[in-house]
Amino acid sequence: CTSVLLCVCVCDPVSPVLQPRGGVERGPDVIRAAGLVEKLQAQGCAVKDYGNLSFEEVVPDEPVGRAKRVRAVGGANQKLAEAVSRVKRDGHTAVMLGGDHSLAIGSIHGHAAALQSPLGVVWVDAHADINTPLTSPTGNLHGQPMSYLIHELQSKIPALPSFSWVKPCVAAKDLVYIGLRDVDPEEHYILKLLDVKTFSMTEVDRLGIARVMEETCDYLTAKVKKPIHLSYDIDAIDPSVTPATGTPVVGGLSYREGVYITEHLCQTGLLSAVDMVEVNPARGRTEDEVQSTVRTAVDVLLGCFGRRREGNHPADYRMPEP
Ligand code: HAR
Ligand code: MN
Ligand code: MN
Ligand code: MN
Repeated sequence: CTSVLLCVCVCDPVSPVLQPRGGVERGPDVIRAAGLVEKLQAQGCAVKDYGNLSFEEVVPDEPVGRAKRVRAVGGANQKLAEAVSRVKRDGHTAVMLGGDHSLAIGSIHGHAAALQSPLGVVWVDAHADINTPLTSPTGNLHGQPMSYLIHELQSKIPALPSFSWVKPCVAAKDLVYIGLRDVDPEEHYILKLLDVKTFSMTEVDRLGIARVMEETCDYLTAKVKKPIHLSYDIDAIDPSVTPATGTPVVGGLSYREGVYITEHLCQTGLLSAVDMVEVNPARGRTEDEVQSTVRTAVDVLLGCFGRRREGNHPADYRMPEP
């Protein structure tokens, strides 16, 4: 398999207050330090690490209505979108390491722009991240990325500085959520209004993760086999396993369910880009908490690129002859 690793950081709008220094922007480096690149290579992937994108600081960046850090996040995502487009046009699978989930704006936008064909999005998260700037209770952009991308919501999105480049590129019917358990009332209204396919933790409990994944892929590929963008928020997994994240919510996916999702998506052959976001080493209370979170993020990514728990071997392996 050929994969390309694009490591980025978009500043978490929460970070100055809740995640002071050494926050979610350190996610990519701790994931690298855990050996992601070497482990992908060991399982046969050709990996190119593009390094961290760097962004200019935007000062001042006063809130627009309630929305925080609009200019910084808008500008950073424009740069990210261009980088992802380039990677996709070169024919690679793109991996975006966050950073917070606002990076999905640029990541999905750039992916869709390069393909020039519809995209399926699998959003694995405790949260729906589909608040508009006007429904958001917090003003945090990492709670809003899907709202900017969905065609059907465009009439509800106000013009924002540094966001004029963002054009909707995902149909509501091409989006599936897995792992939801902390959805704002306004978001719940939007999900019902647009009839978005959701597998909350209730459905994971009822159906089991194997059936959830079968139904997810059947749903997304019912008419045409579209390339899949997986946007994976580490807070989808239970905080007992991945505590080092900004907004942990009890009652999440087990490690095994979290990894199963990627094993299943990998074998569809349709996985075209992956975001791994919200890993925040500063939010672990101990080194063990940080390591458990980071190792899980790495295993999730390895699952996207062919790692199987039954074991793997290279196609050209030959047993030694005596
Ligand atoms: N729904 C809340 C908001 O809009 C919280 C969402 C932010 N948390 C995340 N996103 N980590 O997945 O602010
Ligand atoms: Mn965040
Ligand atoms: Mn999220
Ligand atoms: Mn989340």
